[in-house]
Amino acid sequence: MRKHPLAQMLVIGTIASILGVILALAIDWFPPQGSASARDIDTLYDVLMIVSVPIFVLVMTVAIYSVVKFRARPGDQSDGAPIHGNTKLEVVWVTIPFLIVSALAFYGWVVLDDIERPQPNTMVVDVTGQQFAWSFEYPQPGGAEPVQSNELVLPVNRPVDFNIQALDVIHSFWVPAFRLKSDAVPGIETTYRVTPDVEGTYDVVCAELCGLGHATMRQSVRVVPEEEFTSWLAQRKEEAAPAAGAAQGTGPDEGAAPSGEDQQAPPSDQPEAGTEGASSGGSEPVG
Ligand SMILES: [Cu+2]
Repeated sequence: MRKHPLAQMLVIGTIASILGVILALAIDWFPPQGSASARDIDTLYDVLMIVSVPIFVLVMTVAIYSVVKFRARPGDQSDGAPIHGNTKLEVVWVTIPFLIVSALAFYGWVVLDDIERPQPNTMVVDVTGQQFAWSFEYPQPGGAEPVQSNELVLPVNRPVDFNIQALDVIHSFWVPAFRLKSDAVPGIETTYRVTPDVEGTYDVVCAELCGLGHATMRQSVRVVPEEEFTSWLAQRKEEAAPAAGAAQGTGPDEGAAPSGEDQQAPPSDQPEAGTEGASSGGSEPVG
């Protein structure tokens, strides 16, 4: 006894959906999680996948099944049955996707709103993108000189507000372990907030093609205990102080540069090669 085609499709589709969801969840898609928002965003991704896989499977099952089951037999020259649509079916296939997409959009909005909510005790870090390196500035209370660094160091469990800007072309400030990314655009300041909550060293990446040296625009962020951060910051201040003192004697231009560039500066040949290439290629402002 043969089953009804719809029943057959339902069985095939259900099995394929379950296998697809298991496979999608079994694959390790994500980099390490370095922030609370990373976990929320990964969960959002998993939910999207759980919803998307059965829809993909449903569409493909009906399509493939129809191609196989209803294909024209050899020598069959007859026309198909004339069909003018099916209102009931159309209402169903518009309403269901509308509800699914609206629910997912609402869920996404809730997660985003949660990530962007202002937190007490937030620290500000100014991020500057420039061909082909990131630099960081820690504003100090009481109008003191901000602390500059080419290395990003953050205290664990302390909310951070990144104020992001670019000096030349469009870059994109991305820490994959935090799951958050924002374009750095000349002339405007963009921002995002995050709370790193797992100690470790993570990549800082430029995610916007910004010239020939773009691929080398990678640094790292160290998430460390609060005390370690405080002593690192104090050390940076001390290192900057003699440089600033020297600047008084030898002129501001010579004194200002080394304070930011003595640590973790990218190999000197890279930025030069890239800058020359980008300007001679005329593609500099593309970003
Ligand atoms: Cu780039």
